[in-house]
Amino acid sequence: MRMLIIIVSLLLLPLATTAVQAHAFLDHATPLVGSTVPAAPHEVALWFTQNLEPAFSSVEVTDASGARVDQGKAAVSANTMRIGLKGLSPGTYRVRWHALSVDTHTTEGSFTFHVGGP
Ligand SMILES: [Cu+2]
Repeated sequence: MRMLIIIVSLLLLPLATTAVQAHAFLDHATPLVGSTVPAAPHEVALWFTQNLEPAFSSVEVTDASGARVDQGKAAVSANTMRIGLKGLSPGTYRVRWHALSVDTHTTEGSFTFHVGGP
């Protein structure tokens, strides 16, 4: 029985991989996901695994109290989203993104980064 489960899992693996590639997931970001940066960044940039629909893709950045520290609307182009930041003090910030990929699937996620002290 266990062997059968392993075989079925191996057979399904390529399907799962294909499904993942068909959606816009976060590929990488600056500041790096979970990173600590010594100086306050002026913007957050996100790169996705697929091109985005600009009208339905967004990102916001909040501080530890939940207040927004971004400058409003994100600039979306091809597979990237960028948003300007207000002057950040040392602390932890959360980036929340929503994406509609060109294949009409929506994805969302969030991550944090930390701005170090002086
Ligand atoms: Cu998709």
